[in-house]
Formats: sequence, structure tokens, C-alpha cells
Amino acid sequence: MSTTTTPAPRKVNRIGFEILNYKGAKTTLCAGCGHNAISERIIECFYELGVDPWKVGKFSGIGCSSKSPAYFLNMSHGFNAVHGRMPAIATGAILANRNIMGLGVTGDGDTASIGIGQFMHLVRRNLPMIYIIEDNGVYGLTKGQFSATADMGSKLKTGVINDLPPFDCCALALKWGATFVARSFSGDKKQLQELLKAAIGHNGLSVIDVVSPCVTFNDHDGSTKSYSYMKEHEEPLHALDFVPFYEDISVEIPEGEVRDVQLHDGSHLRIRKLDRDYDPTNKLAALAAIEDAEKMHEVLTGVLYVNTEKPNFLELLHMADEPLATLPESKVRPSKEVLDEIMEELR
Ligand SMILES: Cc1ncc(C[n+]2csc(CCOP(=O)(O)OP(=O)(O)O)c2C)c(N)n1
Ligand code: SF4
Ligand SMILES: [Mg+2]
Repeated sequence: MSTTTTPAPRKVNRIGFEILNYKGAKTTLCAGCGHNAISERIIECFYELGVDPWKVGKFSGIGCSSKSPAYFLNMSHGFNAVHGRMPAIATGAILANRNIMGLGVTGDGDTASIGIGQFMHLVRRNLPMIYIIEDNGVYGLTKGQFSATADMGSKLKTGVINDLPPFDCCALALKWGATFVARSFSGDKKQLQELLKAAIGHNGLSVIDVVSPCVTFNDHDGSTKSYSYMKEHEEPLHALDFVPFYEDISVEIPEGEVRDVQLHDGSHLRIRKLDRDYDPTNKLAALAAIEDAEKMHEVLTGVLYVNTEKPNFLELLHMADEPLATLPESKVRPSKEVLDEIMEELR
């Protein structure tokens, strides 16, 4: 007797894609590297929200972290730039085509050491893009030297102690203009997912600094970016729930316990109070909280700051709704008469 089995239905998201469509090449990073976990979260979030992968532009610099865009969103655009220069490339690409959803993935060396100047200008402009810093405190790709985010007193495997104070990328982003600033840990799956989803819905620069241990060069006793240090010192500011724009949000919110932030695309980020009162819309309080945590040797994670009102760079420049890249020549090229007029004025 022959038996026929019906194949299980394919699991697809709201645009009909399988999770496979959001994956990339097989990772070549070390097994256990925090960066691999972040790539996994990116794949899940873009799949779950049903983002059109061909509308995403992946940008990175140089480093193990900057290699990781090869390991997710195979169908997206990608530009692997020069070390520390990703912000300029991303700015150009997004100005040329505002329909691209910018997703920058970079390292602490790429951002805070060689790329600090580029990072600061990106922040100042509040360019609408997601900017993930895979922060392990070292230059993983070049064999583990301290980067500018390494904490003072942190120890290398060789016994060398870091005697310079760190740059806190979240404090810099907050102070100078990013409108969504968050910190997380590559081992905190749920928190990182909700943060990434909120960043997808945000209409400004989202900086997410993710402590992402380098298992090969910076995961030992004496490191403040190791798995064990993070397990002991992570201090979540709140619990997060993301409600996408296409889901019913009529769930009742308990008074005083949950803050609801409506994002640009109509999604909601629900910020649930844990054991402290924290207002993520208060920039000064956010800076003070980061300072206090540093003194207490705590790593605050969650949404440090969110501002849904401030105009982004494209709005400030009054960019046309239609991307520059698709405007016809008749609209982007001044006529001979206009050029003659300008030349006349310059005489
Ligand atoms: C202009 C330039 N200077 C230096 C280097 C060497 N280099 C390559 S990756 C890297 C640091 C990467 O560190 P990070 O951004 O933290 O990434 P990770 O490997 O730790 O993920 C350096 C200094 C380079 N490729 N280009
Ligand atoms: S060297 Fe470190 S940062 Fe690079 S892949 Fe290995 S574990 Fe990750
Ligand atoms: Mg690094």
C-alpha cells in the first residue's frame, strides 16, 4: 500500500518570504563570537517585520564586525567601505536614494578609534539609518589590541592594562544629536530583538551599541567586555515590547507602569518599568544615568534616549520626496538659461 505525505506548509512572513530569504553566506567568524548572535537577530527581525530586503542598504567599514553584513540579508544592497569611513558612504547613498533603509554594522575600532570623526558628523546630522556598533573593546580582526571603547583598567590576555579612559559611544550619540540611542548585549536575545525592531520603525539616526564579546581575544577575567562580566554587570533599565504597525494595539496599558512610544511607521514601543523610574525622553537624565553607571561598574542596557520629534537630515535639507537617483535629468540639470543667469551674477 502506498502512502502519500503532504509536505508541511512553508512558513512565510507577511510579504510571503521565508526566513531563508533573509539569510546571508555562512559565517567565517569564530564560533561563539558575539557578532554572529547579532547577525542572527538582524535576520529574525527583518523577517518577522516583513521588511522588503531589496530596500535595505547594508553599510560597514573594516573589521570582523564589518564583515558580518555578508552573513545576513543576501538580497539587500551592500557596501563594505574603508576602515572608519562607512558614515560618509552611507550618507551619500541615502541622500541619493532616500527610499533605502540604511543598516550600518560597524565595530568599536571602526567607530570610536579611526572613525570617530565620521561618526560624530553622522550623529550631528541625525541621518535616518540604523547604526549598530558591535562593541568588543578590541580590534578583533588585527588580533586584539585595545580600541577606544576599552574600559580603563581592562586587561588584555597578555596582561597589558588599558590606562586610557574610554569613549562611551552612547553618551557621544546622545549629546550630539542621535534620536534613538540604546545599549544592549549580544547575549540578551529578547532585548536586542525589540531594540532592532524599534530602530527599524524610527525615522532618524538609531545608534545601538551592542556589547559583543570577542571570544578569541577579549573574553577572559579582567576584561569588561566578556560574557561573564556582562552576565554579572548588565543592568536592564526596563523591559521592552514592540508592537508592529500592522498589529492590533488595543491591549490595555497599566497606568504608570508602561510608557508607550509611537514610532514614525505607526509601530509602538512599550517600555515597561522595572525597579527604577527612567524617562527615555529626558536627554540630561540619560547622560547622568550613563555617568552614574560607569562609576558603579554597571552596564545599563535598553533605550537610553528616544526623540520622535526632531527632524532628520533629509527633512532639514528639504529633500524631494522622490529619490534623487530616480529623478529625470530634466529635473536635476539646470537649463542653459539658468546656468547663464548664475554666470552673469558671478561676473
Ligand atoms: C586605514 C586602515 N587602518 C588600519 C587598518 C587595520 N585594521 C583592520 S580592522 C581594524 C580594527 C577593527 O576593529 P573593530 O572595528 O573593533 O572590529 P572587530 O574586528 O573588533 O569586530 C584595523 C585597525 C585598516 N584596515 N585600514
Ligand atoms: S577574532 Fe574576535 S571579533 Fe573576530 S571573529 Fe573572532 S571572536 Fe569575533
Ligand atoms: Mg572591536
